[in-house]
Amino acid sequence: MAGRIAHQSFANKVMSAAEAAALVHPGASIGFSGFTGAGYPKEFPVALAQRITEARGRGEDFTIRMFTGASTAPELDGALAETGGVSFRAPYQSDPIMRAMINKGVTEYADVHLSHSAKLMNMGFFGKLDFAVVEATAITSDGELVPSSSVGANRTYLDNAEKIIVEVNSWQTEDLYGMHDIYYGMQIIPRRGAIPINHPGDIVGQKTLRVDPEKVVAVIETDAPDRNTPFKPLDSDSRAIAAHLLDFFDLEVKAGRMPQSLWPLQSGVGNIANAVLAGLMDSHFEHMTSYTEVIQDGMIDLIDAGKIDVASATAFSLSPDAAHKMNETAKNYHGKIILRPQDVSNHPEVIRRQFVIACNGMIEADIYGNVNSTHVMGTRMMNGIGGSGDFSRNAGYSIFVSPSVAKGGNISAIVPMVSHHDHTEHDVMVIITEQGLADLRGLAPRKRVKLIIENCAHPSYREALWDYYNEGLRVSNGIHTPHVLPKALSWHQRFLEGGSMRPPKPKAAEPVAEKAEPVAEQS
Ligand code: 0RQ
Repeated sequence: MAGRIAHQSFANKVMSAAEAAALVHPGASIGFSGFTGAGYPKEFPVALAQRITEARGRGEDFTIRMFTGASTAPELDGALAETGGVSFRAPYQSDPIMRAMINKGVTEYADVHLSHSAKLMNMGFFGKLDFAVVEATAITSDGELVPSSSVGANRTYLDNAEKIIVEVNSWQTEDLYGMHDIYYGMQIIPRRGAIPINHPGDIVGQKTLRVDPEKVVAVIETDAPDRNTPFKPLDSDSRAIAAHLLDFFDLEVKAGRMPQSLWPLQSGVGNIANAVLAGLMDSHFEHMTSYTEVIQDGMIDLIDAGKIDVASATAFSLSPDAAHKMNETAKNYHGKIILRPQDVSNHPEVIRRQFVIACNGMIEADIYGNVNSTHVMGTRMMNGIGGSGDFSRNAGYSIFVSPSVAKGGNISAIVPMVSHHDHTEHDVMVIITEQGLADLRGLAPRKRVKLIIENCAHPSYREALWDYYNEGLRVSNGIHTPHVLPKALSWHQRFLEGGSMRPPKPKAAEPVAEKAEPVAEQS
């Protein structure tokens, strides 16, 4: 470890995670590093969770407010949520225990666009930040932090916090040095100029994060690994979705709207996104680039195969095997992978300038192309909007993907009206399910209906969707966007009451009582 802390004032502050956790007061606001299961502090949150549990066990009211880059891992979100002592959480999360606490009303959750969290923090809307707790690969001799496998909101939290705790993690390879691009030109006042990124490979900042050594109150040493969950094997639905997307790219190239190398790709988290990347592996597209949030396994494979020249993101989101491999070979990816702060990786201006192809998962879409990415049955928080709004609103192509049904066919991903709006019809250009693709560009609402129902809905729900639309046409007399308002959310209600969105089977006609056979009179 000796070489990893090359600045004396940091070396003087080395202590155990329990000692560092003891510095935190009840009610503290803490900004943690971490974006997906990458680059989050591993020792401190577990020690703090223990402290909170003990205090709460004694009847003390010990809660904290927590901020991160995005979702993290069980040692951070899971451990702290389990204490019941997280009173506030922002932004994106995907931990099952944290999700349960949010949906029980124990934890307030502000689900903001990932490109907005820095601005909201800098302008004071999240209140005073007491601590930044940030993982680093190393501390340089001039007292700056070499980031680890994610950058996320670290710059923002380090700049805003009153006190700083650094976890130096020797599991992270020192070869990550040189892979980060930390841009310090985001001041709002007076008038900020353009962020000078015109291509995913452009370098506009410095390799390290600035820290005021006076603010550092603890340094913790660890060698614990990042913990991402392995991807599920590709299934037939995700393969079919990827195939539709690749056919679409072919058509766009033929139509002269995309170059053969495509536009820079953004792909969301999850299994379908990974399947799309796997599909690109077998495609004939070459010299692709990526301007995205997270580097998944599929992206590394594309770089290794020479299909992607350069990928810009804010974090790795690798399976355990791929993370291990990255630790061995990180040097090979210098210049090919660039990790930036999330207010740059997700910046609307840069996304719009590069004509990014944004491809994100959804929970449901309606017959007009509005998309819900966050709320199950309109009320229950799933994960959060993450970067999907940053990208889809500003992309050259905004594409949403999902299997056409969920929960064994009891939920249709295409519904009469979405139960929560994250991406309005104005931000949704293409919808893809395993059934097919609906290209909604340039179409008025009523023209979109046929494409969405016929190309994307599961066959078992198509007739019911047509019935709804046709009734809407009748009751509205041909209005701009027909709906039957009392029935618009009836599919969700039916699921909540009976466990399925499937329309009730029409009642069979009352069987006509069979005429009794005349009984032969006994003689
Ligand atoms: O539940 O795990 O219990 O089986 O949702 O669904 O089909 O595996 O798809 O992993 O891509 O997730 C929208 C949640 C999709 C994700 C969402 C249930 C389904 C399953 C997962 P189980 P799939 P995915 C940049 C981009 C917002 C953030 C974003 C997401 C589980 O894509 O969080 O885009 N997006 N970030 O059964 C009830 C429905 C359902 C449903 C699916 N209609 N009703 N449950 N499910 N549809 C990345 C970052 O920001 C970091």
